[in-house]
Amino acid sequence: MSPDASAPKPLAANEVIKTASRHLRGTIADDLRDATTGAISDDNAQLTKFHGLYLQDDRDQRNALKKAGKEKAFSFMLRVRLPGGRCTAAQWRVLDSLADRVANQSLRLTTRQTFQFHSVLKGNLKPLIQEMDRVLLDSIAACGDVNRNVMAPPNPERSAVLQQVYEHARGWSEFALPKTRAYHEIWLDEERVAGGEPEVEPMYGATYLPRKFKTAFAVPPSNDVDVFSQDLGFIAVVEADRLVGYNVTVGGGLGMSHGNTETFPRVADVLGFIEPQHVNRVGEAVLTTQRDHGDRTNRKHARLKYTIEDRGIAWFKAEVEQRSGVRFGAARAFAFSTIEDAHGWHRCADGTWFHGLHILSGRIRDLPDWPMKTALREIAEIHAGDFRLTPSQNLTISGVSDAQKPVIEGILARHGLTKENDRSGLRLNALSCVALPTCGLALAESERALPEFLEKFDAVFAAVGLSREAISLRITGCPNGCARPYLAEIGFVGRAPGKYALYLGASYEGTRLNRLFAPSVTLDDAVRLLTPVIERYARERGAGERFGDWCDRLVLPANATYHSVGGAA
Ligand code: SRM
Ligand code: SF4
Repeated sequence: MSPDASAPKPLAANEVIKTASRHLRGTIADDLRDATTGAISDDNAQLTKFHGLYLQDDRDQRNALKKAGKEKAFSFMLRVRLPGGRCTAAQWRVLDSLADRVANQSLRLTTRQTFQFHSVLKGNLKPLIQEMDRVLLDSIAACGDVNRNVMAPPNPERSAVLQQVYEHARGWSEFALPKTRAYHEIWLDEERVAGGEPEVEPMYGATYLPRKFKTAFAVPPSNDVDVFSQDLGFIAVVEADRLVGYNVTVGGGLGMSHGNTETFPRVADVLGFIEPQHVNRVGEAVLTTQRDHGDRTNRKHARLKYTIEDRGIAWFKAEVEQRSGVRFGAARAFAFSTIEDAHGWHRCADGTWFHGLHILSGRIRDLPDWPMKTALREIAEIHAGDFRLTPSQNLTISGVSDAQKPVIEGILARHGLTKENDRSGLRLNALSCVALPTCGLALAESERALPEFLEKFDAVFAAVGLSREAISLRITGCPNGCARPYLAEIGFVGRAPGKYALYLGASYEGTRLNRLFAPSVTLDDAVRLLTPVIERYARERGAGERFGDWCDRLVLPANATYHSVGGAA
């Protein structure tokens, strides 16, 4: 008998797991007590994501362990929740010390302005979370089908408007947190009140969202947060140095799968203008519309971008207005011109200083000739200001007084970390995702390959006198898009070991996606293919014309789109 096409499709497996989980508890606590394995069950591994934890294994060791008939080298990745990427010096000291004691002696700054610990053994998870809790840090909702870490400009300039935007971002992050006490009970040993009020999730309900949900706040002219890649975005509208409201964007998202043309990256639509006091109300309406109408049968079709593609932006806007009781005004004019972080020392509006440090792939660790981690710990020991993580995996030492500036300069100099201005524009704008050996989804190297990619392309740009040109190059180990490669002027997306799809032509300021240039190339192929393109760009570009705009105009065939990558798989 042929299946009935009109019958409702079955729910995705994760929906069943969430429903049965008693608000994200599952049997995680039992699995933590099981010392016979370094892992937890598959169902619990889905639930720990909501607590900011991923079960992983060391992929470098997989084959050897399999041959030896041994269990995989299991460990966990923990992602901190850090709205707007701000961290005090005291928090830094604790995170730094935890990295040495329970992780892999490194801290990883992410593309959403937070920290990740890698290689944490199961038995170390509770001590890690409890020590973080003592300095008011948590990992709640850092992963999972909920509103993730909320991004906002790091505001090293310490301006009043940027501070207000940060407060809105932090407020929305708190407002949209799950209300379950599961995290506190499992990791912080909070006692459950017997016979107390039944627990409810007023905004999420028992099954949370169909999929992850991401929010960012942007302040033009900088689009450092890549607002068009977010499910929900708030673009600040500033008039006469006053924040008058936000243009709201919805339906951005980058993940796709090779060979599946139903999946694609998408830039967000602008819904319209709202006043600042309506941020949470409108955010809640966007989130609950997606909760109720997102696709819970197919996780590859479950992000807000597909709900909007399927139902149309007019329907979505009407639904959000009706739920929130807020009518959108006409979008106000805005223009983005950059995504780049400030590097080196700068004087701030409040008279303090900040120092922008470039951190390749956001990886903070000590190398023999580059003791970044030690230097930052020494700074955290004396720093009276704070640290700000940027959406480009960089770090700002912020709020530095005139008196402390030479002390911090001295520490940086003593450890040889004063070479910011020697870096090429390509290097300063490069991003890579983590990929191997920890990411279970990686098809190719990314973080470990970036230095070689930069070395080769730095040479090509230097040969035509463009070393100082700010050009965005981003690389990921698979098409999920964690380093936002589809918004890079040069994007590499892993397909297989040593092989990448090459994309060109996004706008530097993150408003236009790039397009497929070559479906599967090695690094050497890419250098060979791009060298003549870069040489032509150096000779023929218009005044001030960016590399991405030039490629979009002249190099890419008119029919080069994302969707063609599926067919080329
Ligand atoms: Fe991501 C899954 C790392 C930002 C899209 N991402 C993963 C996982 C957890 C792999 C997994 O599911 O097993 C990766 C962990 C690797 C590891 O070993 O650490 C991972 N994503 C990262 C980070 C650490 C990349 C980095 O090098 O900085 C970023 C952490 C952000 C954070 O602090 O929260 C990170 N991921 C992103 C972004 C960029 C962004 O959010 O601005 C995207 C694209 C935007 C988007 O979501 O559309 C992104 N990650 C994905 C996807 C594809 C989602 C989709 O809609 O298809 C997955 C896979 C999934 O969800 O099934 C994924
Ligand atoms: Fe892993 Fe792919 Fe994300 Fe890279 S882009 S961290 S390989 S999921």
